[in-house]
Amino acid sequence: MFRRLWISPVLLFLGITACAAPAAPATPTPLSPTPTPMRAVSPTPVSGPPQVILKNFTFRPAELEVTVGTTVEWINQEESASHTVTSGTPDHPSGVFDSGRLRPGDSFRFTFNQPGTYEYFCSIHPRMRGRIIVKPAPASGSDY
Ligand SMILES: [Cu+2]
Repeated sequence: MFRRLWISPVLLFLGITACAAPAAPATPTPLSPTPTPMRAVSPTPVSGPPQVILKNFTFRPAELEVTVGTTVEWINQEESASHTVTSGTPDHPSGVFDSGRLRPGDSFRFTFNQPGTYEYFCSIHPRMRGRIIVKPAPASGSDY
């Protein structure tokens, strides 16, 4: 009786020790730093210049109204097509502005300092047409 009670704990202890053999530690997953995407997004779209997007062979919006002194930005968001932003019409380029070839991702800016209606087109795809309507600056201190 006594002998059995004395042996049992030893066997129990040995059993626990055997089972407690250290398991192979799990390979730690290296914490790969998540790369921060560097994007050429205008940081302050609210206060940025009005934009015309070149996509699907159209200018969006095709017609944009701004006040004199405003800088307008055109951005080519095509997958592969290049365009131009050329003032006037294909028959009568006005020579006021011409972006030259804008590849996908390229942008072009022009500041309109004279009121008027500015037709423009793409010299590569003359059916692409747009228009900027430049209004005179509102009289200062009037309606406010
Ligand atoms: Cu084009």
